[in-house]
Amino acid sequence: MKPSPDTCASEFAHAMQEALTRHPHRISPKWFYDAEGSRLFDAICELPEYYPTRTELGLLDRHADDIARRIGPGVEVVEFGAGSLRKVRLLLDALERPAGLLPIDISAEHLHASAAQLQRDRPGLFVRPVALDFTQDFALPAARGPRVGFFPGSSIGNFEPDEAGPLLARMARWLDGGLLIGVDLVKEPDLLHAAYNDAQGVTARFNRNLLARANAELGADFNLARWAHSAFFHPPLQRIEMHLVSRCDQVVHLCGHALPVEEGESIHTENSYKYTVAGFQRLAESAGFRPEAVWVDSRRWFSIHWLRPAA
Ligand code: AVI
Repeated sequence: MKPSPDTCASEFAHAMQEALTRHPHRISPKWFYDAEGSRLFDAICELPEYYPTRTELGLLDRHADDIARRIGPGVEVVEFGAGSLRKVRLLLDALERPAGLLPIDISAEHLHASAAQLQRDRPGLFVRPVALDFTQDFALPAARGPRVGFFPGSSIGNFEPDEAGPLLARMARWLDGGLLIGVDLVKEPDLLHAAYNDAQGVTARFNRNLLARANAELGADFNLARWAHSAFFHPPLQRIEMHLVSRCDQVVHLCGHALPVEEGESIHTENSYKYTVAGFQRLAESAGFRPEAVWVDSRRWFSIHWLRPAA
């Protein structure tokens, strides 16, 4: 497919070109989430090795009443990176008279399908999906009640610490009600390694889907078989790093550019930071929140924090 000039002027085209021309090669993980990337991420959440989703759902289920009591009645929930909306259902069931749900996601198609399904299941709930990139500046529609953020899945871990602080600080300004946020905890490296190197290869497909997306949307000619999935824990930085490693010397064509890549060079596609409870609370405090409660599972794999904006 020959890309149109418009396509090559897109933000995604710039991000891909920059990723392949700068050394080391690096791109934001937000570009994983086209419709297929969102579908693959939902499949990751079902994998036996990927403990965060199950552990967080277990915590939400077990502590729903306590969480709802702390949040209080009549709030409008704003979910960041809403995806399939599976977790927020547990929260909505427990809340007293929620004023509505404003799910935000970068993947418009997936968001609208999930929101339409939720609206069918709960006709009395006011649901306003908003397809946007919440890492950029944006304006939200007028609030229908105190605004409470819901940011599950440890997506905060996909931001660099110097981005996570400012993002939380912006949330502290938007959310007069508070923020309920899921945070993955530092743990045994073998468990982390397995979670990002599943036996069925779904995470590898999710990682390579970035290249498939560039082929489909930008007319690039990535040969997916020439890129190996690599994910490993980096103990000093307490993060999982994900890369796509070139299996050979090759030249990739993208929007009129011929971009050489050497064997062994990688595109760094994602970081997933893991926190301690105290470490995350320090980050939240420095961003303008007051940590009020935290729920942790018995194995101490995952945490859910309830934060109020500091007065
Ligand atoms: C969305 N995010 C929190 C996931 C994570 O664990 O960092 C994305 C993911 N990448 C590979 N597997 C899951």
